Amino acid sequence: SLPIQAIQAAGDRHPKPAHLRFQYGTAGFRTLGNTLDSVMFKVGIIAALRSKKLDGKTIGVMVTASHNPEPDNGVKLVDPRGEMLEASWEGYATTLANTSTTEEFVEALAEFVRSAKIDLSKPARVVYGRDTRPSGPALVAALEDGLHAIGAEARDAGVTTTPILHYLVRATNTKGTKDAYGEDTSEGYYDKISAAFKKLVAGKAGIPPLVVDCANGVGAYAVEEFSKLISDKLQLVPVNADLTTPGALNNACGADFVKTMQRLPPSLSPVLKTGQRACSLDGDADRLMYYYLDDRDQFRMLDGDKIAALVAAFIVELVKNAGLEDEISVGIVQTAYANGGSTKYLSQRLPVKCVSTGVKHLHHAAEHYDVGVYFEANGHGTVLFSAETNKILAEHQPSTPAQSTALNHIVNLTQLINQTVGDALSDLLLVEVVLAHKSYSGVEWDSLYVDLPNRLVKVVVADRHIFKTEDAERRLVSPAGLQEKINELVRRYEAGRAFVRPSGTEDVVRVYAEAMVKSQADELAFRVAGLVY
Ligand code: 16G
Ligand code: ZN
Repeated sequence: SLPIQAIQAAGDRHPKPAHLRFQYGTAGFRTLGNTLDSVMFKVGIIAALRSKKLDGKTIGVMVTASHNPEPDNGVKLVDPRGEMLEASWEGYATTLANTSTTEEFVEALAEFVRSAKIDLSKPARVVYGRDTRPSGPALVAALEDGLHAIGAEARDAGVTTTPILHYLVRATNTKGTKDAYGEDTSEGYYDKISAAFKKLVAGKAGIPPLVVDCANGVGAYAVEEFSKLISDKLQLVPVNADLTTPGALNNACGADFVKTMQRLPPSLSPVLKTGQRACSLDGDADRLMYYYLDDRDQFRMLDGDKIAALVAAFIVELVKNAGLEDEISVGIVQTAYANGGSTKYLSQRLPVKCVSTGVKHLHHAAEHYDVGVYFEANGHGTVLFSAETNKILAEHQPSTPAQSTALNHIVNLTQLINQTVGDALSDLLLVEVVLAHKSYSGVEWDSLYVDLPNRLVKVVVADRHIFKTEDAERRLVSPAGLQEKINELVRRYEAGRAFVRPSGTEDVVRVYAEAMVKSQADELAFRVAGLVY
């Protein structure tokens, strides 16, 4: 049975702020860090119950607010294969987090255990980590209180990137099985990925150094660790690796800054030379944006769409060269935010599917392909190789040395790529592999297709919940009549496209617009925003 007294006693130390309502959204619970104490305690207990429900499999808990400002924090749960928490549990977590007293919480827990048929005699195993936010240690202490109260077997992964935490969950749960994913330590993660990288760039000399903007976050540690292992092949030059100055995290730097401002972080101006490529991570190192300065020193962005195009084309070529094009097909998953230029380029070559925003939607859709490449324009993404594909790769008998080389490259890619979730460091090394193989600089990569000018605006509205969408968020069904007005506007712009959706992470509505020229994209975005407001 539930250790009611222990939960009760500990719970009283973590009262819920009376006026707040919490929601487990696209990114877990996320809000101001100093309001999350009660949520963390409860998440400790929920994670343990999730583990019990899944027969003692290890569940992950990551304490982070990613690209958000430093005072924010958040928490999300990771399911046994390293994927996002199953959707139905998001609702349970929300309900439990909003119970207002410890008595109410304990009652709701007992009811939940009954209705979800959780066998309390099963073990509970949880691994948890946090990013570098100053609010992290206190929040982790509250989480530990919850884990301890319910008697979970808990392992502290310390300060770590979100993708490493996902890796640890999968590695722990597959240890000693035929699906073993790697050593279940962060060293295991670094070794696995860097070994694959080194095999893939063996014989490629003179890869130019890469400037990496670490967003003044935990990615700085990961860059340091990888540097120790790969610096003979690729020199990583960290900038914005300041983990001590208060307020520095994600401030005027990082992947989200680059994507939303569409310009160079000011701190990189003195560092970046004409033609040199660089990239930005976000605050928990699961997003990646590349860019370079062209010969007129204009900033050129290579976002998630460009990464998808680069990587997909490379994998398609390897599959063909390995003689496997009849057995393995490659597909792409995007969201409505994918640039129209990329969608056009990709859909002329591969199957492309559009899904709603949020990693879980992309990830699930990508699982339906033999090799599923998914990237959000904001730089979050990865590549999934299906179980069947791995089997084909293991059994395939190449008939020429060229086929054998290509096959080896694909197998090494399956090791290089973090298949549990988007991973800025793994993706960075993947991009570098492709650039080295193709002898591309930023310029050649960029010229795969031309981005349509676009503009994103956020609109503060009285109630964003009245905005309901369909067709992977590309069309509004509510408020009635609004979509028709948007269509009417869009028709007046060459290559015009626009859509409106409620944010899943902020109390705003987002408007995206594209058109043939920048001024028109801006104008369309603001006129659609005017309709929404
Ligand atoms: C979250 C999502 C990200 C998505 C973003 C959209 C995960 C792990 N992260 O950060 O994929 O792009 O939300 O935010 O799913 P929005 O709903 O505020 O536009
Ligand atoms: Zn992130």
